[in-house]
Amino acid sequence: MLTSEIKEKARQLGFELVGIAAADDPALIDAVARYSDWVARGYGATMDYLRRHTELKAQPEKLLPGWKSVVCVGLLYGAGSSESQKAENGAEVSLYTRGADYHEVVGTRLVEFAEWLQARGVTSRPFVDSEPVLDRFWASRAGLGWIGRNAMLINRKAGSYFFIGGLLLNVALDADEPGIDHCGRCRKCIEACPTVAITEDRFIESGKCIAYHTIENRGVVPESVMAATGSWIAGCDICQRVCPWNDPVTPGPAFETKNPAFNAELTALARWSAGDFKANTAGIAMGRMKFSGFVRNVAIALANSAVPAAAKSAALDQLEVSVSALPVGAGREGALAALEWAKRKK
Ligand code: B12
Repeated sequence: MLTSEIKEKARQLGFELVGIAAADDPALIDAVARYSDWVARGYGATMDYLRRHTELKAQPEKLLPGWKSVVCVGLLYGAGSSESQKAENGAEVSLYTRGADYHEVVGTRLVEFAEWLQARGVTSRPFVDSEPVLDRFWASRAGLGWIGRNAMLINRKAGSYFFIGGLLLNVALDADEPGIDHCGRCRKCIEACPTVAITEDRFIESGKCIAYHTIENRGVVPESVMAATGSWIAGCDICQRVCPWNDPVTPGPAFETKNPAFNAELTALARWSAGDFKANTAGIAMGRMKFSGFVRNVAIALANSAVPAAAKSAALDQLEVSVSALPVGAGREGALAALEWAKRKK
């Protein structure tokens, strides 16, 4: 009874996907070994918090003593297509950065979920991203999908443009069947990744991933990555775009494009002041890269673009003005290095 009520509540809260896994899942041991391997290979790049999380990810018990099950939810965000919104000589912007910050959207709904559970005598601990929980592993065990060759959790009906969140619970529920691999022999994502960031064993090497460099890396981007980044300025959807399970993209109402300003040409984006950046990213995930990251990424995209030489030069000069006003730190260093590289390349 409680199982079906909980699933119904998840749907009421707007989560299109919901599933349940049991706490005593023996597959956790392998998943933790995989995670430790990923960290040991240095695939987390500068994201040190991921290394620190290893121990807790192996022991959800420490996050919620006496936990017995986990409810995993998925929220679709694939509204619109960044491809069709891109102007000629414009920027590519990943779908997830265009909408509201998912930590907020998913997190707020999970808190409401936890309160609803509490009122029914169930103690829970919500997680979305920042908590030390193996989100994708648990979601695959709860039947939300399978870990694809591009490392994304893919659902047969919804594709992979969905966020994952969940709650650890102190009650036992009826568990769902784990997801089954449907990638078959398809290697489209591996072949399409311009920086060769996807390994044969379904890991992402963050130090090569465009999504990592445009958003998470606050400093200098390696030249080999800059040269292969094309016009992506915020995240990257290439390995999802080529995935047959995302064709067509399943729309998610909660994450409609918030601001069409990013559809402008790169030369126009280069003229943005710090104030313009702030105004245009208010409340949306894109703000995470900060103005210094934006300036750096626009410089890289400009260098890679087919913008005519004179206009490109003027835009890079404009970016130089913005960089000179940046405070000293990793952000400024990264933007400066990108600008110097762009000037050499043009
Ligand atoms: C760090 C991080 C990144 C890093 C590293 C990505 C990576 N693939 O490892 C960077 C910055 C590159 C990144 C990029 C993106 N990210 Co990110 N990221 C995370 C974060 C915070 C941690 C991921 C992590 O721990 N990676 C280490 C690997 C080893 O762990 P894992 O991905 O959980 O994989 C496990 C399974 O593969 C498992 N496993 C278990 N059994 C089995 C069995 C088999 C057969 C296999 C193969 C694997 C397997 O083994 C691993 C360890 O348990 C998660 C949120 C979270 N807390 O989990 C979001 C998360 C993975 N990101 C997300 C998104 C949306 C993205 C981007 C699409 C954003 C964008 N458009 O730019 C890209 C996609 C890149 C990609 N192809 O994965 C979503 C993914 C949703 C989904 N449907 O899968 C998440 C879950 C955030 C969320 N709450 O929704 N991200």
